[in-house]
Amino acid sequence: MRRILWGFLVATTAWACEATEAKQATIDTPTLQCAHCQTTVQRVVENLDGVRAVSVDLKAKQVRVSYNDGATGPEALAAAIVAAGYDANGVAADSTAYAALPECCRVPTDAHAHH
Ligand SMILES: [Cu+2]
Repeated sequence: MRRILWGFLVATTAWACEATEAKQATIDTPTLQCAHCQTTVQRVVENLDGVRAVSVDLKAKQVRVSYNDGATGPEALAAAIVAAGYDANGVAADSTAYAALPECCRVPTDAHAHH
């Protein structure tokens, strides 16, 4: 009985892997400032459902994501980055999350900005 159950699990897992196709998304994150931002965004995105791999490019200010097609998409990925306090694909960062970021992770001009 145990062996039958195990065989069933292996078969369904293999099927699931073949059914999902990896897709790539590049998300513009112009407000990334430092290595700390890089780590924060990396962790947020890699913990999302359907994400296979994440690479945060601090110089290009872009996040490249490999994900399972159908499990997530560029909009959900960008929304998670926005919720973490960073601009993503033209959507402004969540202001509460942004205010909670360490000073080094905020946009330099904000220190002298008058809103
Ligand atoms: Cu930072």
